[in-house]
Amino acid sequence: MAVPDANPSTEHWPTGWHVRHVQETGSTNADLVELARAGAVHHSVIVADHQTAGRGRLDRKWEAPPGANLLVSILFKPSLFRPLHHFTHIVGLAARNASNNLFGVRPDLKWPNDLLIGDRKVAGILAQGGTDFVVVGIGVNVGWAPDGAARLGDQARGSNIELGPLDLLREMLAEVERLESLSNIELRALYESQLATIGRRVRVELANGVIVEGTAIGIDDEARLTVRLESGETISVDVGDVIHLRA
Ligand code: BT5
Repeated sequence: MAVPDANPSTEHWPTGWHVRHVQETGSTNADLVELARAGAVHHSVIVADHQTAGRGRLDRKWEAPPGANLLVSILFKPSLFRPLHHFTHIVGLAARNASNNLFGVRPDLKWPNDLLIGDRKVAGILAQGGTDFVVVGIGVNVGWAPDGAARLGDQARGSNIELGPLDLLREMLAEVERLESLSNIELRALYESQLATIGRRVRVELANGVIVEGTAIGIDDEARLTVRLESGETISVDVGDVIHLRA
């Protein structure tokens, strides 16, 4: 499928970012993976007002009405080694910082790929790796959220309530750059220190469907979540859906 042409636009983006803003597409992640394979450069970005086939993990859907939310994918083609999951961390931390800078709302980071306000999801991240690139997509609920989820607009303080998805993206890109200047060790430490999941009681649905409960005590070098079960046994969770339980 052809990636849609960008709107002719006079939008200004930070130097070094190649941002393509489209009105509608299937999925910005699918588009950017296609462009990455065709040679798109580091820091290429696709942002859409609307997605007709927005994707979550495991073939789930990501929903948002036209124009309401931030729907964006960022291409990383790093020249120095970084583990792939670090790019998910960079984008998650950048979205959190940008929300705080613009809206005065600091969502919690939930392992592995969500941002929450209270117990409600306000953003989700989907990373897709290729041989020499990683595409990280994020949907942030700015003006709309489905039932049971949160949006920044509900929490925003002061005059910034009028700001929209593209303002959030501009702020996020600046934050991404700041985070990219950290070493792998610094980034891992920052992510772990900001991860609301650590210290929480969690219920985890493992990839094989088995459900376990315990306390999240850390992440390991591969960014797996370390959970201490009630039996005292410690497990590393690789893929799984995690629910924060009340204390
Ligand atoms: C995610 O998946 O949270 C990753 C979402 C990534 C979306 C971005 S948008 C730009 C880029 N292009 C794409 O096509 N995708 C990325 P997961 O953890 O699987 O969560 C998906 C689940 O969240 C769905 O099954 C719904 O239950 C719920 N959901 C759908 N839309 C939502 C929304 N706007 N806010 C909160 N929850 C939502």
